[in-house]
Amino acid sequence: MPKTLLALNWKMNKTPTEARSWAEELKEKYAPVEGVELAVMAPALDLSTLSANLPAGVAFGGQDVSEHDSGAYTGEISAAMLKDAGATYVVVGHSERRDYHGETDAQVAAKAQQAQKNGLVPIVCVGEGLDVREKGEHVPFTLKQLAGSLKGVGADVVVAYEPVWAIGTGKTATADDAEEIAAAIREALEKQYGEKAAEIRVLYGGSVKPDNIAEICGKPNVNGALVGGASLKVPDVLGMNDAL
Ligand code: G2H
Repeated sequence: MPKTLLALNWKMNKTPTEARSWAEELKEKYAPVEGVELAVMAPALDLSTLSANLPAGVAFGGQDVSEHDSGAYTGEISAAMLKDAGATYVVVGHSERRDYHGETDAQVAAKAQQAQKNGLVPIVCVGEGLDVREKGEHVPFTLKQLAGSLKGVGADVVVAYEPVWAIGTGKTATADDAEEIAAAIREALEKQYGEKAAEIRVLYGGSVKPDNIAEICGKPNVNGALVGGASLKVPDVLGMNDAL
């Protein structure tokens, strides 16, 4: 059984000064929970601060990465840069990148490959919008997105299922909704990766908080959570960590 992953996604929040206060507060109060790994996905500018100030054993990573090695791509961050800054993970294909920046499944797969080539573990996000969910097409939609986003990607990967209608809205999928898709994702991973699929963490994301994380992550095919809003305050993070 892989460790449960509590992956925090700060999105575009926290200056380096704020990141430092957060990390110092965490260091003061954090107690590791057996079988649970904590990781913070932060803006690239915060990574050196996190590297210097996080408690031992807490990993960190980026929120996006370029699909290119290096060169004339103004504003982009390479996988080699993230790795050199000490990152373990990088989120790719978050719905906010897909929706606001037009990222395609093929680009997401290229980013995930680039991450792996540089020794990072990509957290590949998939999930349907409300219209798809209302039509009852969420399983085939998500599996198609997954297949495109994992094309050519190795087994050292994390998958995050995040229904877009539950992101930052306060609406959470039920634990059974999360398990329905996580089980379908697991089956697809088994087809693609064989035995190695058992080691791949499938996370749920979308309005996860201290009071719902245990039920969602208690489902057999859900191996953790990707948390946005509730990741910004240390007491909420400790509450989620302790609930797992
Ligand atoms: C989904 C999630 C973290 P929130 O995007 O990736 O955000 O927990 O705020 O819904």
